[in-house]
Amino acid sequence: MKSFKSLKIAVAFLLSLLIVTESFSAFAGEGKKVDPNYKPVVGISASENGPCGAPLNYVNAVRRAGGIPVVIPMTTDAEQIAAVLDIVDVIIMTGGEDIDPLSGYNEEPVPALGEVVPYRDKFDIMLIKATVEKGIPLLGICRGEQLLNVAMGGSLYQDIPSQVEGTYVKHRQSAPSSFGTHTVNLVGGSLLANILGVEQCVTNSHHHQAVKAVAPGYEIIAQAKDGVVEAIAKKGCNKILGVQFHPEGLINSADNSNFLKIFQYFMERGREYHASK
Ligand SMILES: [Mn+2]
Repeated sequence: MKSFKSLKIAVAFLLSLLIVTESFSAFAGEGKKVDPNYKPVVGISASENGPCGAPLNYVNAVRRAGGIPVVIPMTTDAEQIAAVLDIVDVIIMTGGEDIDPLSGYNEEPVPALGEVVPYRDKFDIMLIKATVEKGIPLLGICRGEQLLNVAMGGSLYQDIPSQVEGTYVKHRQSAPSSFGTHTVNLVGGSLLANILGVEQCVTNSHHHQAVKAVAPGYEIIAQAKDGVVEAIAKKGCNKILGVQFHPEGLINSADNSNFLKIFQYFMERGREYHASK
């Protein structure tokens, strides 16, 4: 009798444990469970620099946040892009050259426009459009943020110093990218403010182009003190974000470890996306 009672207690204990575990585990919709130990596969767009590579900072940031980085070679073959997107759980669009204004948003180039790589523009825009269409979480960094805006129908300042009225902030810092150099104000309650847990931060800045007209369906969620756009996000969406600064550079300084949260956040969205496949 005594052993029967203790058996009942044991069963009740196990059941309650099960209920507690269930209530704490996340779901990816339609009752599919998210595995908190799964390492999301993160596609990183390649740049023109070097033999089909991406700067190591992006690769390391993904690893530190718990993901598996894979670099995606440039291509304008839609079939190849689709096949890659079948494998990955997150896409990161990397920084780089200026964006061709004529093909990007139908503007003539101004004299201060820098180097453009039309082939890379084409690849990046195809990759962004296909990623958004498929519902894969997307983080655009610097040029990646600008191209997200262009791909979705927005425009850019080709050159901040000569085109942005009243600009007084140095957006092309001389300090290494692990140092933050200018203030960024975040819109309270926005995706980025929620991720970082702050409404103001100091970021690095390695750009002379910036978002001008934000794409339809997207919103500006961060600005420098001179009004230059520092982050955009898709409205009502928790997994499409563009940042003008370089979190993958900032996290190389212990002082800026808070920015790792951006990558960790995208690993969470990647786990959800994977579970929903
Ligand atoms: Mn800046």
